[in-house]
Amino acid sequence: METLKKSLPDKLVGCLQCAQRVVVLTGAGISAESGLPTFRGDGGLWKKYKADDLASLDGFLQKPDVVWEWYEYRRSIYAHARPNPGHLALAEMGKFYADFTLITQNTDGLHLAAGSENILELHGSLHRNRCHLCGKLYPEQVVSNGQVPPRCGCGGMLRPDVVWFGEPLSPSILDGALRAASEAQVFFSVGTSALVQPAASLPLAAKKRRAVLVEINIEPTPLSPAADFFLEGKASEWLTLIKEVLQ
Ligand code: BJW
Ligand code: ZN
Repeated sequence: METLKKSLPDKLVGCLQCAQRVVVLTGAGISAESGLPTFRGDGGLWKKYKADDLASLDGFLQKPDVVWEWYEYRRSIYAHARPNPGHLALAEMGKFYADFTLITQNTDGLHLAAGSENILELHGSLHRNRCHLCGKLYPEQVVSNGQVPPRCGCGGMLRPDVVWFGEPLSPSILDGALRAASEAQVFFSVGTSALVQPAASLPLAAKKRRAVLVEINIEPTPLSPAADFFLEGKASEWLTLIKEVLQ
């Protein structure tokens, strides 16, 4: 049987070779190939758990122990995850372009582990905790003294330093992402359902400023009609191909 290899459209290869300012927005799909669950779709976290209960401040204030334990459970899974060829290809792409911004919605830290630089973590990081009252930051592993969740010196409950629904993103990180998007010549949206705001508006902001919009996903999303190139398939396969074209 003949094996059909993926190939990049010539026009896209030309764009990638000429571009100077490139921005990539990633979502849970890029980490799916590291064995981490996505949020939506088959097998997604929000199919099994209620986002309102586990990823909102109200949910945390109602049942802080349940939310803390759920994040501890997630951390136990994430602790074994390693960057996959998609993360590694993005780290290589970052070396090729003088101006390369990696914006991620993921809280798993796998882009950092892959060696990427200039990463904007829009939704925070599971690898940090934060005091709910005074905002003091703590590492992922904290001494609990039997309290669930553990407490800050000020008495406040610790929570993961992530962004839940209804919470604002860090203004400086969001500003950086908006600026990079508005200056991008090529903007990639990779492995995200493009449903969660304000992240979902970044590709459109880039397109409005005439960036070439490239989407990589195993299935179409609400963003797909706006994409100049829709690369259907796994993030790791397309990104490896792109990395090879640039080398
Ligand atoms: C593959 C693949 C493979 C699979 N290869 N692809 C209108 C305007 C503005 C805001 C809103 C609005 N309407 C509603 C809102 C509010 C809300 C929102 O957007 N809700 C929508 C769901 C409707 N947004 C917010 O609340 C945000 N805050 C905010 O707007 O604040 C405003 C404010 C201002 C001032 C004061 C107060 C407030 C915050 C959003 C926070 C999201 N948090 C989470 C949890 C993070 C912590 C944690 O890790 O637990 O972030 S929810 C979850 O969704 C997580 C993700 O980062 C985020 C996005 O999900 P993602 O990455 O797209 O994953 P999936 O699962 O949806 O998609 C995976 C994709 O991969 C799929 O398409 C697959 O096909 C694909 N795929 N394998 C390639 N191998
Ligand atoms: Zn505190």
